[in-house]
Amino acid sequence: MTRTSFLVQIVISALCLNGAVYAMDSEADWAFAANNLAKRAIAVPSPTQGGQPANCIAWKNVEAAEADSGDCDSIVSKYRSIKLTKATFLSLNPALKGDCANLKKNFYVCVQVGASTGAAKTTAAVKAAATPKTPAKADEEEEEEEEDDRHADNPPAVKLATKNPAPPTGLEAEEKDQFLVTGAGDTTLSTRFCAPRRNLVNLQKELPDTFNLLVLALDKMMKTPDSDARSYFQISGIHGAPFISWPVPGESGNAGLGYCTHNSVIFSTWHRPYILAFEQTLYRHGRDIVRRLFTQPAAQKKYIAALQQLRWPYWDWADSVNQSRMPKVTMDKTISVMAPDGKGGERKATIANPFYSYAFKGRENTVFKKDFTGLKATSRRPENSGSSVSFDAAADNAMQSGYTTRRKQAYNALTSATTFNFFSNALEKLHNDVHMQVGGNGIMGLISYAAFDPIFWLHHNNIDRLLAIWQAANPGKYLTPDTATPSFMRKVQEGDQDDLNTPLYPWKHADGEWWTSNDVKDVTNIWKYGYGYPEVPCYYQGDTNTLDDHATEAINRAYGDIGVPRIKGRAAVTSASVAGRNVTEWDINIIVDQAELPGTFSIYVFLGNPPADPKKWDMSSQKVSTMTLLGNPGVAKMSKLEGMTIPLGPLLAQKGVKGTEKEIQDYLAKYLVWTCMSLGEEGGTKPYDVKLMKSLKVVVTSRNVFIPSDMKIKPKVSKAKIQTAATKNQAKSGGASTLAELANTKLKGGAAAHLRIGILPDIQNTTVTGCEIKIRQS
Ligand SMILES: [Cu+2]
Repeated sequence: MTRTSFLVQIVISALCLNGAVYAMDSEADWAFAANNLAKRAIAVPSPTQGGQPANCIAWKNVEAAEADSGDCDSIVSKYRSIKLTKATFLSLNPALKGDCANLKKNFYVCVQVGASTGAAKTTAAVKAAATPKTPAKADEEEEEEEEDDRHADNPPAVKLATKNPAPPTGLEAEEKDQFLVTGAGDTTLSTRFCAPRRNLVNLQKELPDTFNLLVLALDKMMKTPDSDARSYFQISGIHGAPFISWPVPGESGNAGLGYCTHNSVIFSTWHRPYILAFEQTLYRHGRDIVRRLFTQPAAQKKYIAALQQLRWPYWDWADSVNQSRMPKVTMDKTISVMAPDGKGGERKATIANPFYSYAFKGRENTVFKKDFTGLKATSRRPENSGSSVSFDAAADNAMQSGYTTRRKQAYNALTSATTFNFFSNALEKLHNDVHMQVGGNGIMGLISYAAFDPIFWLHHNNIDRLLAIWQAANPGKYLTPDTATPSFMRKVQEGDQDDLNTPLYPWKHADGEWWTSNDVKDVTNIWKYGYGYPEVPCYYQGDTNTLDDHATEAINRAYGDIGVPRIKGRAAVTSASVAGRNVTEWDINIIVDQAELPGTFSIYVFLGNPPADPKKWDMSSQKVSTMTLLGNPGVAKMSKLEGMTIPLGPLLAQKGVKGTEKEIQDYLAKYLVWTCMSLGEEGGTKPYDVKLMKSLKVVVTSRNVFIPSDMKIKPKVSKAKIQTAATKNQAKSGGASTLAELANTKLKGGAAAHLRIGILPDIQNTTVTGCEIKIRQS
């Protein structure tokens, strides 16, 4: 069955069942997510020739050939599917004065307007339809039995649904023009059933029915019309393009940025409600499928049970089992499912795999800027940025080549018990590299477009999981306010800070209050939103100390150095047990102004010369990792120093390099190389000479680490020692030759600049006051 006929199948099935059983509710199901575009305008791109209608919802960047042609035919023909005519086109763009010879290259023209009104009618329909026709007796009984038994026996005493899932609540009907983030699961229960978010690979194997329902739900969400505020298209768009505003909170930011916050201490806290918003939407699609399409008793029973476990899975790109491989299900173009058969039961079908890519529906692909223009489907490591053809094997190889370093980075971040800010920055930079390895010059490498790729959501769920694990292992440690980051809704000025109370736009609670990092600071809050992780399990019995032990043990087992498993296809590294011993670990630290280059760029670190062909850098066995700074196409970046620490140990071990401190210094002085790859503002990768970078500073450090044999204990890490001997020969490329250089870091423009808190490890002979590093003479 083709993708399209599957959709038709669902629609027909839904109609049949609605007519007979659920006439009113079906309206409410979908009306809750009614089109709000009349109220929420798409931000106007720049530049335009002016005069376009305020309700323009689709824009097109005029290409040189189109401007030169002097007629509008080639533009109009591209939008035939939405019935654009030359006359309409000219009326939408009055500045052309009725003459296509006035088209200007690189200016935006309007090609479609949204419905102008109709909201009142929709609201009434929602309210009427959302009112339960009969009070649910069973629900009342359930509520009487509910206690807060989150910490009680496992399995929980929360009564699981055995009947057809309830229709949407009144609350959902109120969500039209605000994004209330409440999470997945049955919100009519006063104690929410908590289900673990699982590793995608395990979910597929262990809970096939839940996995099946998840595929159907994701497919359905992707096929929801893009005018719907809760379509896959629009929820992905909240991250960046298309820039559509939610109700204005009294501030206005940069119309070229998304709502997401990057290079900021609220990076991981903002993405928590984002994943929740995605998950709750997906859950509702799953619920709708169960209610309306699986009505035969056998199918219904099976999928009601599956629905209760339906949570968004994660891709653990650092575990020793999968060794950074991309899950197979993210690389298969089609997938076999048990689909609704139109008679309330199920039947085998093969559909386009929604974990593989997202196909843009006609005008959706007009949100892209040049080089990405006209992208028909999301792609990974495409030949050129605008190509919809994925090279998944290349993405998979690039990921795998970074496995050992990535696993160690994850371990170091998770066991850095110092501060939230240090962890958060380490996590974000680790995350940036995954974006780059998967995306290459495709959309995953640009903040504004990345969230359209379904792998984005699996990747970011792992980020949320690592945040949760760190929080569980570090109770009571919260973020320290630091330099604010601008976003779509937030204009920031010099001196502004992001802190625990910064609103995480556009996410709201059920009571209409904005989400803040305060809501995210304690990990136990995730259970209230209906999910846990294997390492932070729902229904955990115990206090925060035992949860800390539990999480620490999980970190040591998953990513620790004790009993490092053999790497597939490579010689085994002799891992005489390091437990109970002191070891010296070597790291490279990179500091650079995020505005050093426009768009996205990566500093690559190698031990040995990189391949002459930059296209092979990512697959090179000499590659340590990258420090990647993700950009937004066409948006100037705020000058700000960013930093990252990358462990050198795993690659040194793989190469069999060991010896005294002096010997390692000499080895690094000879073989440590760093280069830069620029993913230009609008796509296309090219190397950039690091000698031209004004703000780049590269510093090698070593630290003593005591690896305890008790898995419940974190390693003890000494302060880092600067090893300038490893970099001083490369001063022209930013290699540090004295410790003092660290205290005098500069922005691209030459101005002295402070480092953000926690972007470097604690360094010997220095004191950090605020963001300033002071050097003591020892
Ligand atoms: Cu991301």
